[in-house]
Amino acid sequence: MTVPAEARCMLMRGGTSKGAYFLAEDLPADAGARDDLLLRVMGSPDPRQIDGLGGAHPLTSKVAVVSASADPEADVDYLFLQVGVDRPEVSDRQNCGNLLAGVGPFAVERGLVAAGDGRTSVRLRMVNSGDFAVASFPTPGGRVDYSGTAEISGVPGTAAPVVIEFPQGSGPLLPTGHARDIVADTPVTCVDNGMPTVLIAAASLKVTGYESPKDLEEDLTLADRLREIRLEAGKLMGLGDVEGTTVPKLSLLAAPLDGGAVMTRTFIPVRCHTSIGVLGAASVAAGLRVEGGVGEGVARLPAQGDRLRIEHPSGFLDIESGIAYDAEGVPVARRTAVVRTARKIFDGTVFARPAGAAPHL
Ligand code: NQM
Repeated sequence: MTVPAEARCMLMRGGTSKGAYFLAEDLPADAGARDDLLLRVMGSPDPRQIDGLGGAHPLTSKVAVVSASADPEADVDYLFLQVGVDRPEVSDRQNCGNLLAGVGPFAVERGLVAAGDGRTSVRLRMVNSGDFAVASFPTPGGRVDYSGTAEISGVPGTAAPVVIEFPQGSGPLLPTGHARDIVADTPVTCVDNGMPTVLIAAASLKVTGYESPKDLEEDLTLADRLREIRLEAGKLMGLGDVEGTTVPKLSLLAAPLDGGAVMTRTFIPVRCHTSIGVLGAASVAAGLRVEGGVGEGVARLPAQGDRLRIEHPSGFLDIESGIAYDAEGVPVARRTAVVRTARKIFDGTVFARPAGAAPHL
């Protein structure tokens, strides 16, 4: 297997995450060779990722692989890859709605999609799940403009809004078939509106749900409990043995503090998110609306409209999410929409750590 030592790459912030964006044609076609290159590009495995682009946290150790789509419903295909920080793993088991915010602009920058004069809409196929999204963003004069006045919690300053719409997803909203299950003696709602997520009332784990991510990560009793719940819930959700996988995520729910619908602390799945993922929030929002779910009695849903404010450790994420009940009374997601921002940080050639030069851990 010959693995290249360098690749054309753009580093972008997408929403509250950061990642390396590649055209598929700039990476090896063989998945093993591609993953080997990406680990060395990001500097993994190493808790500090000192010798690569990774930022020493799962939220900054992400990759988007983009190509023209053969699907008539899409302009571009987006494959998301989570690169392990301290483990030599590259996973395609989950999607990422935050990096998704940068995919449309990247596709224009690389000439995969022609920019409109004013605004451009890009139809995206998310290869990981087979679901679709449409992203629209400003392109005055036919060029991507990253500057603007949109603000998202967890990112300093303002930038141009990237509006993302998700039509109804392909899989069941309630993968276990129930609004509520008991796993590891804990009531949970297992929901998938783009991200398999287990909702748990924080109080049922004897935490408030207002603790800092750091304090929650240091609570080893909680970590054991969450692990037990996740392994059991993963099986019930049809995901098999989830011991080494990044899904399902776990979202702890508490009453909102700041006028929103709910306060969250989300485990992805071991580190506690400093905010919340886009599709994670889409799943929380849809799950809160399910009659009989664990959000009842915790969340405060607005009387009208699709918009919900999901509070998280660094602020809030507003998301539009509606569900409906089909003829058999089964809840299904209708539509989800969110505003994010993205920014090009650098464009150039990334030079990978030499093959075989494993870091001394
Ligand atoms: O849920 C982190 C993130 C994510 C995923 C994670 C995401 C999403 O914030 O759509 O964006 O849950 O691993 O980037």
